[in-house]
Amino acid sequence: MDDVKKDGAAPAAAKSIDPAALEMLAYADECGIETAFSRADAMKPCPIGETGACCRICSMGPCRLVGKNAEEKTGICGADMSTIAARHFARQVAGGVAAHSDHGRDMAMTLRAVAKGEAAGYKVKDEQKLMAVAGYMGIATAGREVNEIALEVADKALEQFGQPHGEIIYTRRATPKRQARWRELGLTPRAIDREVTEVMHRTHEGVDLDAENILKSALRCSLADGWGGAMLSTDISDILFGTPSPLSSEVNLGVLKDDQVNVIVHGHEPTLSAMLVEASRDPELIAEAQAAGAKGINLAGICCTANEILMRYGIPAAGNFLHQELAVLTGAVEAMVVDVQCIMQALGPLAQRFHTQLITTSPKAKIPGAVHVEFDEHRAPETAREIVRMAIANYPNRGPIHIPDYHEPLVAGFSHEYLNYMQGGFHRGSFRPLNDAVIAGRVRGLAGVVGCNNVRVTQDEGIVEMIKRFIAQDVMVVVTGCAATAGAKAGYLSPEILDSAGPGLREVMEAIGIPPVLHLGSCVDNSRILTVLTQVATEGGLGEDIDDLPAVGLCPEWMCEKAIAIGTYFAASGAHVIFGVSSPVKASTEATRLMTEGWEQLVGGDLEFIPDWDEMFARALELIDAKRAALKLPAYDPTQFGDSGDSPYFAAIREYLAAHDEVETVGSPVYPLAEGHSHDHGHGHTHDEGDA
Ligand code: BF8
Ligand code: SF4
Repeated sequence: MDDVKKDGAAPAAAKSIDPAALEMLAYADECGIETAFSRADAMKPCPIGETGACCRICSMGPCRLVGKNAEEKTGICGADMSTIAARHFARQVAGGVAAHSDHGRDMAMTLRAVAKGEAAGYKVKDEQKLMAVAGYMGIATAGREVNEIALEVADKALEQFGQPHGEIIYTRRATPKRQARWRELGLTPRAIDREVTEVMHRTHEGVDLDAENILKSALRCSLADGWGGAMLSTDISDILFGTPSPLSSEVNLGVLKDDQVNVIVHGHEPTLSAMLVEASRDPELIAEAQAAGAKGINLAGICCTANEILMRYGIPAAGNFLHQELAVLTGAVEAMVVDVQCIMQALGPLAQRFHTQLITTSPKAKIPGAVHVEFDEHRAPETAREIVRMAIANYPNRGPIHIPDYHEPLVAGFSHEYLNYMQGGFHRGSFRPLNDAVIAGRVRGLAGVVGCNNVRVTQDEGIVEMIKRFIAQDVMVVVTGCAATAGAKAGYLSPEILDSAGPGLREVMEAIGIPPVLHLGSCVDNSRILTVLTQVATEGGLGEDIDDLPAVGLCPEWMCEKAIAIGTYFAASGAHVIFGVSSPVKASTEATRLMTEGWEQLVGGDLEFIPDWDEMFARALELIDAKRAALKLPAYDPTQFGDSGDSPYFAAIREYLAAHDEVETVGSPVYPLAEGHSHDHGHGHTHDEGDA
């Protein structure tokens, strides 16, 4: 099966497995409106660039190495295929690291403004997390004011970007073995901006011309994301907005309301969206919406902003990356508010065909056709209210609407801290039950299914196939980013899904009280997976480091440079990683070898590209089982474990969902023990959970 659609128009059913998307694509055809899906039919990917065989680093080129014996050819300067492919790949890594890390920097700037009392509307919401982060950073906490600690944490975070000496501080959170390995190989990142700059320098014309050395610099650069920018971003978001704990909500375009002012937040940073949550719940603004003829204000998210406000406030997600245009097509979106990353320029002209007001908010990201309302953390509540008022004023301008009636219930918001807590309570939190289950073979292994949608493959298909097959084979799954949204749309984040899990996995999940597919957050929250894997590795019984674990990372529908950065930092941290779609270094046998065998020898992890779902899954299981064998664990045998009854956890969720209609379940905590955790379900919990 070749899932990569390259040959002209694909049949409608091949465009998505999501019925809401198919309905909207048919509607787009009816209206004569183009989308990324139809543009992809009209434009094939460039076959030279797609495989890494094109170099456009200097103006003696662009040089493309094609035809017979392409790998024996060189560019004008003599650069061979491995150099050209590796150089392009490394630049993709640098681009991804820059994006995540710049987001992390903005979070640190916000924390700094909060600590100095200059950011009205924000506060340190999770003091426990602040103390834990101060601990990681070696910052004293005893007897100090919260804001004093917060200021030092923010400054320490900002130092990570440009410090002239030393190593990125969070690399100390890796296992001792991993830290030693990085140091020995010269892979410990020094400062975030420096690693990005150095990759850009090395890949400039005529500098680093050895593919192995170029790819090594890509590994180090990626670590400045996973254990630097992204991890800082996750931590500071938790400090400012609360560490997530599970809550229920809904997903898909059906969360839009035909009789309310719909505001969509799309992009990545939680800073403005958190303020929009407050504004959308403001009685004064709700009254204004009602005066304009609407029943209320309905906020929903797209892409990673959706994940950020879903897992902290229970705000429903309207969809993932390929849903952004489809949401506007409903005609029911009064305002689409965007910040940074994964925002299609097509939204500009598309919004102009509807009443939808496209609002850009970041000084870094403007779009022709949008109104720009600049976000500034020093006056965030006013900006949020201004935006909501623009949406309300736009409500009477609605034309015909078409909202597909698909919305799935989901449970989201698992943090590393919460998982610890679930496995032993506040005082004895650990990963012991999970490790024991993996050792016994009840849980065969762990898989992270993460990343984007990509219009070159059927939307959500690879992601959902992997999730479905993994849990049936007793592999526990964690999801983030657009993959989490894909899984949710297909029903895999609903409590009911326990019935699809294999017997061993089911038994363990019931005992621990967590579902088989855990939503860990946005793409920067892949750093949470690094933390989880590190703890599993240090808990005992499964080796000493991430490369000992029966675990794999998959990114079936990768699309952007951020995904490449993530895959690379997981590999550099010791994980086997498999991407779908196509390989950006396919044209070079040597670059491909270096990133598989080469990296496995070097760092214990690797990065493979397998476009076929069956092959991808088979390879993932093979990798998991090989690690089990290396650890001398019993071979996986599903017949050993019987079905068990419902746990009180799932019984409670079912009862809860049955007793409430969909509107009221949004934002509700799903488990009584979540009481006392740190985040805002909209009804004022206090925080008293210990950090691990
Ligand atoms: O950072 S998964 S399409 S939204 S890049 Fe973008 Fe990919 Fe979605 Fe979030 Ni992540
Ligand atoms: Fe061609 Fe070399 Fe210039 Fe690349 S750097 S475009 S391979 S001449």
